[in-house]
Amino acid sequence: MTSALPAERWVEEIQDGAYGMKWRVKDVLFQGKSAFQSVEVVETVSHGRMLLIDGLLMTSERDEFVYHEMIAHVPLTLHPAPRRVLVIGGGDGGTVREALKHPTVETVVLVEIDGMVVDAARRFLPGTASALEDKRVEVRIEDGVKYMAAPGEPFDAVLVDSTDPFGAAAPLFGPAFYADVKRRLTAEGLVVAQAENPFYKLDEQRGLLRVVRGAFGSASLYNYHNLTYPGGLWSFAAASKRPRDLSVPDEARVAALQPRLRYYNAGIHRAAFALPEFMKRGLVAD
Ligand code: SPD
Repeated sequence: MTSALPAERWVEEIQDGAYGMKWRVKDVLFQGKSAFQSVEVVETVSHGRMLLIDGLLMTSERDEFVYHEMIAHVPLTLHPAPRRVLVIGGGDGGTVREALKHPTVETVVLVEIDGMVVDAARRFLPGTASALEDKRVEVRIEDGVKYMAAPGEPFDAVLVDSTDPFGAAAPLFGPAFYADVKRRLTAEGLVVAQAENPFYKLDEQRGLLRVVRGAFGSASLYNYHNLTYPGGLWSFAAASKRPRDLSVPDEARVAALQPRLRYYNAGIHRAAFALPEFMKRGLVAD
């Protein structure tokens, strides 16, 4: 098959020096190096625009809705009336966009350590970043770990939309951070965090669950399908300040959101908490 494209350029994500994925690039829109990491936005042939941080894919226009709907709507349909939401990381704005779909939400605070991510998203990823201009949103460029450790008004939900667990993001997977998250939640509050994937990173998932359980007493993983992250099956970790069944959403609230969503629904919510056997066994091993 011939191609009309002049020269082939590809962007690739290599994991553990052993496997990877690549996408054909039409155009490089942004390349920068901040104090924390490298930041790139490329236009691809098949997946729209993509944001990469340190060479790892963070979001693609083609499937970002799955990740962003699942990080936001699972906790926000469990909380009876979320008013104040905190997003840690998530500088592309996709998680904020989904939180704003809840009519009770009055304030979303986004705490992103790297201003370059927010600037690049505002310029090149309007589908997610335009949510940051909503008057209910406060964008703070600062370290999420320090923000959580400080005193402040509590939140109904904390959504940890982090990069992978190394570099600037590493402390977001640790016990001190989760003790602070619990302290900054209201009595009905919930936390959800990006929790990597079971096929390649089950040990890391087990470690994060142990940390979140240490702070909250109990915690669960729930799964979602991802087209562009390695392994295809990915997870979030969830915990609640008060004991509750995380797998049962408020059906009426879910139904009211439905016309504006593309992935999340009540059946997906319930099923996401049903873990495959290899996960169940691997997550208790120690
Ligand atoms: N390997 C990718 C891990 C997920 C990182 N977060 C994605 C940011 C989307 N808002």
